Amino acid sequence: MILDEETRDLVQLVRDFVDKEVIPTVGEYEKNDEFPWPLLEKACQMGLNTLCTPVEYGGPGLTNVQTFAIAEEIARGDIGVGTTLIANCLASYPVLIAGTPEQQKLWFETINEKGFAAFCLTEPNAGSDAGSVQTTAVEDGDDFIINGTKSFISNGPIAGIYTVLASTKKAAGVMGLTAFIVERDREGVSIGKEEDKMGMRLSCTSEVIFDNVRIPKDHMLGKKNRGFKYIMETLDHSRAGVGAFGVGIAQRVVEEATKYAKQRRQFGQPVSNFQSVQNMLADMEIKIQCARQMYLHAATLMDEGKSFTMESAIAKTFGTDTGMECAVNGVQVMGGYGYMKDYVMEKLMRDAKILQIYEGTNQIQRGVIASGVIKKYR
Ligand code: COS
Repeated sequence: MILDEETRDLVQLVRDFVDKEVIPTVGEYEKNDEFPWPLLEKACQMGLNTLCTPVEYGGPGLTNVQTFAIAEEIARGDIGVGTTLIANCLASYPVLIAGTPEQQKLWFETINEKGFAAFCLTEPNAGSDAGSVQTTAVEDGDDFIINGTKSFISNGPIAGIYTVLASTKKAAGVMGLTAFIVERDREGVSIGKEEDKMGMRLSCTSEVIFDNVRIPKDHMLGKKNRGFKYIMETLDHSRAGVGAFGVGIAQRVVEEATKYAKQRRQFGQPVSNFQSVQNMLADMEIKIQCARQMYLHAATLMDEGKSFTMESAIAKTFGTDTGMECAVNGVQVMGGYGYMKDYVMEKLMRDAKILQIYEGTNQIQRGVIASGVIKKYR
């Protein structure tokens, strides 16, 4: 698919921002181990933290194609910044899928006020096996009381509001899980261990602890014990966006690797003249173009109201495998310099890895794709 003119203009706006504000500054933030607040403030002023907010709460009313094309551009700049901004979409999908108008008002007005939200699914013993959530929500009069620890939560420390999956009927397994909205300033909510990550350094990741947190029953999303379905539908949505992140990294890699190969001279000529280098650049471009079409295809299905579970998993898997493969080969094109912190390539390689892991490992995605294949070909 070719993007329409309106989408191309939007993407260009974000690309200009990324080229002027993100690419020149992120290296320094990362070197100083500093959270990029000034940069995020500018991004928020542009509305990049409210891409999935409905128009009635001040959002831009984008299609999924537009949102994901923008996500690719931000990831081309830095996936830490991208994850911080787009984690708001991940956290918001359960509210968009199952929230009442009142819940949506509370949710999106809080994001407008506080800037960030977070999606609290993962726990120490509920990673790939998302249904093994141990956090509990117990009814007490007009309230629920939540207890448990969520781990690896993107935006955990900076979010003003969380979507949380908790068990409301232990014996029923995945069919006993319920989704909730919990504000950060409720008594008993605290931040635990902050993670020190290999890459994606400009996104903050932490535990979020719920210790006897009392929330009113009107904070329950959708139906009791149906939360797992809403969370799976959420991940179906967001995974194509992670595919777009993989494409964004791969795009940056091919740009940097080509620039380097054209100026690096060996044997009396630029290394871009050598076929072995050309083959690596060509393979990058082939996969980037394919991966881009995959996430745009999944996004088009979403926009047309068709089913997209398998296509989103395909876009996530191929897009993020492409990001990783391109980054590894980008380092190879640059040889010893690619391995040094003086160049961005080593950071791109560290950053790319997380995309094959978060929002469902690529092994889990292949399971989702295989289920789709088995249903499709009877
Ligand atoms: N959309 C709607 N419903 C879904 C669904 C989807 N994509 N996937 C599963 N469900 C439903 C099933 O239909 C089933 O309900 P019924 O019995 O009424 O049909 C229920 O959920 C349980 O499904 P299933 O048995 O397939 O669940 P599993 O426990 O086997 O888990 C996987 C399925 C592995 C796909 C799931 O746990 C998963 O996605 N894991 C990865 C988690 C993840 O992405 N973590 C990252 C955290 S966010 S950074």
